[in-house]
Amino acid sequence: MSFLSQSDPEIFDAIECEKKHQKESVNLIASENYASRAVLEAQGSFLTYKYAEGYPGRRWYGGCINMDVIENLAINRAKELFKAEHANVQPHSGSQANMAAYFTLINYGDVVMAMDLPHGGHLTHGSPITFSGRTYKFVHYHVSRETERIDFTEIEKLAKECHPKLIVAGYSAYPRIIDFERFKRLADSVGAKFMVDMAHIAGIVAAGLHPSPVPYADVVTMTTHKTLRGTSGGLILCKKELAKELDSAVFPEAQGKAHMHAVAAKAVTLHEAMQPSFVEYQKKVLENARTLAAELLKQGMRLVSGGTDNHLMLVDLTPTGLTGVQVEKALDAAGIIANHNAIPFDSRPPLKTSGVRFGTPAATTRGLGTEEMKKIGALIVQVIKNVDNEKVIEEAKQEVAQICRRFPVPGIDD
Ligand code: DSN
Repeated sequence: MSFLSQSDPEIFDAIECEKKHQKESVNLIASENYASRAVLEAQGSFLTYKYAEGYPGRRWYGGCINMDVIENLAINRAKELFKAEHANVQPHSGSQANMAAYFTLINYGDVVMAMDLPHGGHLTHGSPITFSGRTYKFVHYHVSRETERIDFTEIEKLAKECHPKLIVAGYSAYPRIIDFERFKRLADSVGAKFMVDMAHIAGIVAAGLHPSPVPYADVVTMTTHKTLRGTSGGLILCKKELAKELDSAVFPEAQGKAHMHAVAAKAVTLHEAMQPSFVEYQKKVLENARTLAAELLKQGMRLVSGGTDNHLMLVDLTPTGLTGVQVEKALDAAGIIANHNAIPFDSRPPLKTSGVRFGTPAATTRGLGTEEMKKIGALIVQVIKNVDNEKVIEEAKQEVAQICRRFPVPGIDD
């Protein structure tokens, strides 16, 4: 960072502060992770210079011979890893991947069914504050009030009533296994297409520890920076017959220039995810999540749906009378980074919420194991029970920092 410290000390200083912050805190944001040195090297490379609009072998710019090699490697690795017929590695983000998927599958104004945001859905699954809710007629389904798991009875009823052109599965805050095969049968029964946004669970699917949606869905979108543990970006898989439409939907319909540094970093990410060590990592992510959930339950917290099958969990703060934002802030002060999150049937607005979401992908990459998860779980509850007690929060912070010192943050040198 010697160049940056000279040329832009303000940004340099902010990065240094964040370095310290990351080193001294434990990251339990379910959608974040730490990429490897190799991924960071590709992401930070001069490949960012190159204009490579179009696709390998059919570009709008000269000089793309090496870009084609890189993009073909990324495409072929994605196809091999997920056993998919076609892959597009250019989406800049998950939102743009979803945009391109909708452009491929449906027309403006069509009816789409997806999970409601407070029940675990995503903004781009029909929220009126995004393009999705303004462009298509979303009908939202929910989890069951009793089990807090996907309510197929409601979904089947809604599908018969509203005749969707597309059904979307895959969520941002759903802690349970998703039955993609059942969704596909349902979509077929009402003549709808089926799309899966597996951004959160892509790494778990890649490791074979969650059923894959690829055999069932027409289009599967994902991000590469969550459980997949790579660079920040999007990726789409689809059946061969949709390949041409999907590629045009990404470029030029949804976005312009492919970010070739990111495409290279995605290729590296996918290569890493093909290694046996990646499966071991995902097993640990799940084990850590189960351990953290068990500790939170043991300490008297209520978890939405009673636990977790994947990398994340949602604490229902209703019995404590606290909001998600209050708890997020108190945890932040103690060096435990998580996010406030709506829970199903939440009585509070999105900027307050009654829930807080925890996930284990980043902490597991950093090397924390079940012993640390138990300790962190106990500290979380200590903080929740003492959100206004500065002394307790300071003590928790010291303990968190002590744990963190034993586990260097990948990509951050001292
Ligand atoms: N905002 C992401 C998350 O935190 O789940 C999803 O895109």
